[in-house]
Amino acid sequence: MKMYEEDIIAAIATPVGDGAISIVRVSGKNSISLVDKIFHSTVSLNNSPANSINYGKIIDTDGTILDEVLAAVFRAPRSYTAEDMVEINCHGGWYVTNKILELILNVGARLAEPGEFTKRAFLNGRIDLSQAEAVADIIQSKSEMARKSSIEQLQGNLSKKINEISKKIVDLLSIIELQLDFSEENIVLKEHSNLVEEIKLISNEVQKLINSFKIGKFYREGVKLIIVGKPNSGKSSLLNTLLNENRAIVTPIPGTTRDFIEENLIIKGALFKIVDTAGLRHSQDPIEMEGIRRTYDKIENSDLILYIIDVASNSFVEDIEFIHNLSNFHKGIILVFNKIDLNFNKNAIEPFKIFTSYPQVEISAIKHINISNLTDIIFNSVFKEPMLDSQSSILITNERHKQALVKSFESLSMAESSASKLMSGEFIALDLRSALNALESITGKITTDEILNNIFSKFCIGK
Ligand SMILES: Nc1nc2c(ncn2[C@@H]2O[C@H](COP(=O)(O)OP(=O)(O)O)[C@@H](O)[C@H]2O)c(=O)[nH]1
Ligand SMILES: [Mg+2]
Repeated sequence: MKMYEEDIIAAIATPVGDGAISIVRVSGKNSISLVDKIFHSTVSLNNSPANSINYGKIIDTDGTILDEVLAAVFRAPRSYTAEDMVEINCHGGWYVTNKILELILNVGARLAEPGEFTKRAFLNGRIDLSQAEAVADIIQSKSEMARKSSIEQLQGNLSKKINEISKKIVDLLSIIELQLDFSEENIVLKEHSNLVEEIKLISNEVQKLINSFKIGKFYREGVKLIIVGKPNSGKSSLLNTLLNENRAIVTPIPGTTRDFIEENLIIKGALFKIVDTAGLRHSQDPIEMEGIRRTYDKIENSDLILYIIDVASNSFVEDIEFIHNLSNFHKGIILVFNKIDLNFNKNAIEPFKIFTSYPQVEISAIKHINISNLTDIIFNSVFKEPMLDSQSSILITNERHKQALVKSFESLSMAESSASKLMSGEFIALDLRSALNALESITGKITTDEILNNIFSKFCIGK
């Protein structure tokens, strides 16, 4: 924290390009008087109250007027960074915004690193690390669910839960340590069996959080859905129909290959990343075999499989064989019977009844029959209702948090086993301590430069 005291940072906080306004942010002790040197108005920024917006002109060192602006003044600790801050709202042109930034740098600020404003908010203790990460997640969120889970994390719900669990470990530790201090006098403060139970309760809570990552990841990153089936079963038609009804407002995924079409779809506020494939078939042709191998790679990487069956087909032998193969991937599979607008033999699709664990739905991609039924099934097979009902349950959405929880769980298990083997309190305390450290790395109570750099380098400049 010390190193920042005299250091003033500045950056453009808005995207590059023409717009109505752009914002140049300046933060640090003395940042207000620094901006005051180039800001001309009837009042000086130095004398303006906290949280005020001031109209004035930015004047270059040679006296030329660069722009008319509004300067918002924030005073520590009530600002984004918890430091004195000025946000200059200038006209939103690339050139003029950069001129103002350049001038601010010339009079003594330095260019902020990516995420440095948020990093300062963290270092100054206004938010903890998981909240800082939530800021980046909100900016990057591409669905209602992603936004919702990030804002909850920003509000500190996860931190609260982590602190609760940490406190329980601290309480146990203090009892054990007290016991160690008094061990000469043979005072037994806590029975070992009791200790085992209490560690178990804590590790159950940690385990619950770890389990929530399975769904939490879907909230934050979306669900990878793959459409497979024999050629001509209507996979691409179904993708188009789904897109017409539910297209997501997100930028296309870069790196889309020629072989696979990838599109984003929003179903009930959740992001689904859909991959259309060329189709499964038996082939001796090396190029086609390679294509099919890649399809299987994509399946391996997906979260949910839609298997499309053409009900008007004259044989289902291959379909049944492919579905059997797919079941080895241990993913959710939905069997979609397509083209029900055509005449088809209901009895012919009876054999699919053997797949009792896979939801089955009859649709017509072209005639838009039963599509909303299909999207309901897709949604429900990932986001099981009980999960969503439990309002209070905290979801882990971030891989870093999950890793830390797993580490904590492992240490708790070791502490539990030491306690059940009636080993010395010193051993138990050691493991409890590392369980605690792992938890505190989530909120950043314990952290390293490496972790911080890793997190904040992923932010944009100006945030
Ligand atoms: N009658 C009917 N034809 C369909 C339906 N869905 C797809 N088709 C037709 O089946 C053919 C193959 O469709 P396509 O989507 O390209 O299949 P893909 O190879 O699995 O991607 C096309 O001629 C589509 O018009 C449907 O629901 N009903
Ligand atoms: Mg196709």
